[in-house]
Amino acid sequence: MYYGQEQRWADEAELLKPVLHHRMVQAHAMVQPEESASAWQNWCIRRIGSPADFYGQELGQCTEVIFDFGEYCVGTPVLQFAFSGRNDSPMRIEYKLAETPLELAFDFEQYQTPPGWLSRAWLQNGVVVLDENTETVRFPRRYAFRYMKLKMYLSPYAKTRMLSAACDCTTSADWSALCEPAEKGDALDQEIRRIGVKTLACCMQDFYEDGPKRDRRLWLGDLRLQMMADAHVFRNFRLAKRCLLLFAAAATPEEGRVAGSLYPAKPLPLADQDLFDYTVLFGDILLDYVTHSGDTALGLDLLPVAVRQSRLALQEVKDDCFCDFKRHWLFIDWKEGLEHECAEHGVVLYSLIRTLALARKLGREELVSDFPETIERLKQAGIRKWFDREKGFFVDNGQISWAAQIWAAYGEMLPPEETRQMLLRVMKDASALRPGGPYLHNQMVIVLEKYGLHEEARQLIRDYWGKMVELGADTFWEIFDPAQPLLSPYGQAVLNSHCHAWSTPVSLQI
Ligand code: RAM
Repeated sequence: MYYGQEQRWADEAELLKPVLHHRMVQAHAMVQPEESASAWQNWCIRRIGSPADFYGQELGQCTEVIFDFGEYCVGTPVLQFAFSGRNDSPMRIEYKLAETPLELAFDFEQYQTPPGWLSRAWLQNGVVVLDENTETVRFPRRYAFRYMKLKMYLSPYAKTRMLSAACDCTTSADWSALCEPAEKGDALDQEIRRIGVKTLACCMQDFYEDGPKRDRRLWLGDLRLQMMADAHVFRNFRLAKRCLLLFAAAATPEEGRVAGSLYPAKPLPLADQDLFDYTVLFGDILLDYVTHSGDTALGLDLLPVAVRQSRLALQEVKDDCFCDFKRHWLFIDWKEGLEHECAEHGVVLYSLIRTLALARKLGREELVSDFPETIERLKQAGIRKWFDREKGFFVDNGQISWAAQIWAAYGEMLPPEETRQMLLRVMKDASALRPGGPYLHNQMVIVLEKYGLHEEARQLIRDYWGKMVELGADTFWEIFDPAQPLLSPYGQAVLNSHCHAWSTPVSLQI
């Protein structure tokens, strides 16, 4: 063990495991998917009846039905039946659960790897076979969906009637603790906030999940945005603390490097994905946590982990500039063709700036007394290597991207006023490489707020997330480019998650 505290941290995280809140949501309508050239992803939903009319009717030997739950559900589906005869065969219930109309219409058997590269098992369908007439059927696992399709093979003798289709929804968010936003805004602001809060709540389970359909995993970069949003929404600091402890407990024994993502497991959580730009921001996340919760004890306990991540970040620096030694996964965004080095340089700088601030806040500045000088050197070297004065942008291998300007702004490479102008200009520059999705859009929102550009941040949220609202989002999506409805980093749009925590607009106070 690198820190010698890993088992204690894991045990403390275990004690903070939340008790989930339950809420039963009933099916809302009977529907059919319908192809439509004008609909998002070419599929829409047509209402064909009400569940009340279907319940109580004697079902045929093979009955198919599709329910719309009217809202996004995360939980275990529960079906209720009544019988007025013996059964001479098992009940076979084939089910499919879908977040979107496209997913509902898509034949999962057509899923192929390639072009998809994630497991077919993420697609939510299955079969329950019961030997007895069973009045209450609970599905075998938790699902995330709005639409439920059932194909039921029933005994002709059992005279089966369905009484209800529901979902036992769970969350660790306490709705009674929901904070009022600082600013109410207009109808669109309020709708974006409502959907953002719902997205956040759906991802809050045993820990902050990235998405309740996929990957149902704790990712450090997603956690950072979730905690930022939640500090103004449910303020579930116990859950935040649990997640921070899990990351500390899963640090690599050799180097003390935290993971990009993990699975809570016993006796120690299982680390996964060495994603550089997530892991080095551990100190930033811890500082946010200490600032919002006031829990300096955890800050002090995990400070060595934070300092270590910033020091590890410096191992990727050569001649005072970040250099891709091909040792780690450099993410920043899913955007294809994105140059990473300049953006990662900003990440490293930001890691140092924030860990220094954390150490100062906790009265332990001596642990990082070398940081101020290193920060200065990295800033100057970064400007020399990537800043093009004529263009007024950070240019990475000939490329001008939102990503590079955003992380240069995080890293405070230029004076504030120049940074403001640069951010405003890059958003207007049609030739600049735009973000590939909500994650990097959220980073732009954060830096706009950091530099006091609140109205511009609000406008970006309204333009980007407002478009998802217009397209019927119940919760915010992992991937979204209005010009490319079927875009997916996983080779198949049906694998995309449509309730994804990193898509919760971080300034939900709007
Ligand atoms: C996706 C996950 C997660 C993200 C990583 C980089 O697979 O869903 O949200 O953090 O990629």
